[in-house]
Amino acid sequence: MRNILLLSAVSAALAASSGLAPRPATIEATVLDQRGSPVEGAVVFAISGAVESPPAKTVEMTMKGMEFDPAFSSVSVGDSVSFPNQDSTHHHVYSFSKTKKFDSRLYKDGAPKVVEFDKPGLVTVGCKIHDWMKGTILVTPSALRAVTGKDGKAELRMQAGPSVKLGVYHPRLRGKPEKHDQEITLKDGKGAAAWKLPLKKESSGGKRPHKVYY
Ligand SMILES: [Cu+2]
Repeated sequence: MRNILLLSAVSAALAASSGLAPRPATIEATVLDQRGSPVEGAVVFAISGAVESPPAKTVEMTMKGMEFDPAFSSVSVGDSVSFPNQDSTHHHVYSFSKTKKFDSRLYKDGAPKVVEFDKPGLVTVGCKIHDWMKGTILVTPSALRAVTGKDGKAELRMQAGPSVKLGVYHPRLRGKPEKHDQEITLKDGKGAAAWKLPLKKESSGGKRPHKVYY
């Protein structure tokens, strides 16, 4: 009787939290483009159902050669991005994005602008002086993310409940990323997710390709 009571107390506590205790899980993700070719450099990330809270970190998006370098970066909620200026001219970095609005002073040397991201979503950054400078920051709900390789595949390992909601993003993705969110049911700690994403064409012409970091 005592054991049964204890068990029901434990299951009630678990039901109250996540439904089932988190356990090690692996999700194999495959990202293809609209023609069915593997997509390299897509970020697959957990939105809910998984557990992880590593310490917050700061990454750099340098202004260099009159560009943001890298032009794309992914961070987690709680992380910060610093914008050092390595050019010999002044820059004025800003964002009008709903996820995070900010505005730096005009600066060249000295302490760079540092912005902490407190909400998940996409942030487009620009420079008020140089219109062509454009950067994108993907803020994911946690650090549980992986980037697809040449074969379009990525593996996510985590502590997770019975199902995990996943999101996907690529710097050339057309339309709203939320449209591609998927709920993945795990079986024996394993799950699979697959996407066919509508991508914009790679920019061609004289511009050098932007570096991307994850
Ligand atoms: Cu500038």
